[in-house]
Amino acid sequence: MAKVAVILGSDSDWVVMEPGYRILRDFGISVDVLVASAHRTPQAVQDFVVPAKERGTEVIIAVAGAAAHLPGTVAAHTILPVIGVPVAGKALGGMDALLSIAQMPAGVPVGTMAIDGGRNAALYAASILALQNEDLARRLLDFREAQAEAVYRKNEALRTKIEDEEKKAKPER
Ligand code: RP5
Repeated sequence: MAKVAVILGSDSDWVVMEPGYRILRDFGISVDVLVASAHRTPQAVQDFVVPAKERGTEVIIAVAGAAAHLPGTVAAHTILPVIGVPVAGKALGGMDALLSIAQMPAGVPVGTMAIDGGRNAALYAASILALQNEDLARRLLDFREAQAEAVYRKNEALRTKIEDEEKKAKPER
């Protein structure tokens, strides 16, 4: 069964999580995706989450906007690590979801990502799985290295561009 479960409060949340889903799949991690809402389909959330650990799921990512109770509800039904991703809504820009997810009462934790932080949710889930998987840990280190290389290249490109523009503006005599 899938190691990571992604639960979306609505199919409209997929745009936030799809890049993270791609990251997980690129790491070779199996992922289950489900649309189930804490408010609109509470029974479906419970039915999916309660047996998740027995099915072999190790981490759950819950993505929701507005009055985002989904990650907290998921965490209430399992001792698996739950990662919450607040989605930027139209009215309050995601602050409503961020605070709903972050301000969990003591005893039922949710690891809260940034607003629209689907990519980091995936990387955080991969880090948790990598504790027991050396191959995955190596892939995560390679990912970080490739990311750093990309920044070094951008640094060089920008510095060269600035130098070239300055040379054009003030030709040396
Ligand atoms: C939340 O309400 C969902 O997680 C979504 O972010 C938001 C809007 O849902 P839709 O009206 O697009 O289905 O429960």
